Amino acid sequence: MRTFTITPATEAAATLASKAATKALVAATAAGLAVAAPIATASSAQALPAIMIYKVQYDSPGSDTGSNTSLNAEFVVIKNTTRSNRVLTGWTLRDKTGYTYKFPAFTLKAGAVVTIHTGRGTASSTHRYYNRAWYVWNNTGDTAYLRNAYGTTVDTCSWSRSGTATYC
Ligand SMILES: [Ca+2]
Ligand SMILES: [Ca+2]
Repeated sequence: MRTFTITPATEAAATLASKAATKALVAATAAGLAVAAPIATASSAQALPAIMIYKVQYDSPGSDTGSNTSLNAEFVVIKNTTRSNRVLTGWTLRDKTGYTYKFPAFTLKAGAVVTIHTGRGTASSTHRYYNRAWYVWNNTGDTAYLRNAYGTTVDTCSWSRSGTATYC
């Protein structure tokens, strides 16, 4: 005779209170792994960051000379983890100090990424620019905040001094 210990998926999902756990779930979903369906019971469906800060390269490679090339090698990658296009018009990306990039009319396609560079450049569907003359993301530690058009924080990414980039 065999016995089984079964943890209901809903119970497991309910323990995913931390952001890290939630993101791991998103990553698992993105990787095509099977995720139990009933996670949408309570409000967990809304808790999943459909649009997330995927990566921050906060220390531009080489000396931080402030050249436009160097400024643009400092960037934030935002990813649409869903299977539908998402309108980001009016959304903002900002650091602890308050340096803000605001999306004009913009749609991030399903599964796509958009990179927000610190310097100047020609905006496209995949590359956007703060148009700043100096760095935004502190090498010694900082936090990136992504907020929707209503000002609600959708995702954050923090780091401390170690390495030059972080995956959030
Ligand atoms: Ca550097
Ligand atoms: Ca900063």
